Amino acid sequence: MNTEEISTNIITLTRHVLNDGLRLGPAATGDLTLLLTAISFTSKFIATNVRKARLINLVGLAGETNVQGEEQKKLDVLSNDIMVNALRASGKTAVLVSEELEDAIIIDDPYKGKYCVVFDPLDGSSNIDAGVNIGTIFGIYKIKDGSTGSVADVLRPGSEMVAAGYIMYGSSANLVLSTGQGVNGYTLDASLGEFILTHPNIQIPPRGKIYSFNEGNAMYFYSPVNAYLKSIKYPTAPKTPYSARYIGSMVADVHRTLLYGGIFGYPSDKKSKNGKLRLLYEAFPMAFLTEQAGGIATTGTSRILDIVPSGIHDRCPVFLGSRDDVLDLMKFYKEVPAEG
Ligand code: P6P
Repeated sequence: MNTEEISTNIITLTRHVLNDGLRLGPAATGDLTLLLTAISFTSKFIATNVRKARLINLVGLAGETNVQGEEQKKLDVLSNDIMVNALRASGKTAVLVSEELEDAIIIDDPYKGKYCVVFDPLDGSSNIDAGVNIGTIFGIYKIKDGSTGSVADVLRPGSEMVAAGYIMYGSSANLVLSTGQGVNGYTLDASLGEFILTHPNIQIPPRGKIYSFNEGNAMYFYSPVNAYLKSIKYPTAPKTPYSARYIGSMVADVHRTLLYGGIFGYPSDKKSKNGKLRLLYEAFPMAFLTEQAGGIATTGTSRILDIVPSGIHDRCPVFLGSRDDVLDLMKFYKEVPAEG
């Protein structure tokens, strides 16, 4: 590669977020930038260990079970611990909620800061042994005025988040982030140790041709969902059927949906009355990103970001993706009586 082809105007995550912060004016203290830097550090650690997992025997069970009653994988435990330690050490957090921990962590002085981070340290972990893309999902609230940090600071609608994102661990590590000013994607350049801006201003197409549901649950789906799926699998001419793509790792399925369009769904059904996905650290961050990218995120009948959580491990039904595709789905919830 000759010298003129080498970019010398590389936009790193830190530079890009600082610029975003500068656009916020004097209100930006740089604390959010430092918090995001801590999160990006943990993702580099996790990415390294996911990549090495097979080599250093991290794959397989850790012998423990988490609050969800699921068998914990060694990488789950490692990812949770590195995030808790780095977020506490950043001095910018007051409350931490992890999918892997039953209770919220309240940060004590002198490490207490003004942000609350809710996260799933390694989502899709059941796919670890198969080498499928997995990821870290996070959402960030600023503590309420007058609060010193309590669970009440995170039992708030997702619309009150100030930032949300995920890191997908695959052939490379991709960080997708919004601070409320659109959605940007960054790719880890391992040789530099920096996330580089590679997908500026991600905009989800208004309509796609892909649907992403676990149809193995179809016998439990309520009528509106089955009616919608039938409409895109057996369309009336001249429309053609949608393609099915389902990885079973939310970060990977949502990442594809943001870039290619279409609809991702994990509905509530006769087996899971509130669905499977967690509201605080799966649905809220992905809904925040989807809306910031111009899409829609709904339970089928209401906006996900308007939900007020009653507990830190609440579940909720999730449909998100291209505006026109999700609006089509919502029509069936209005027109088809749902049993149960
Ligand atoms: P199912 C992974 O365990 C996860 O929490 C999400 O990443 C994913 O979207 C969903 O569960 C997959 O669930 O029931 O289709 O295996």
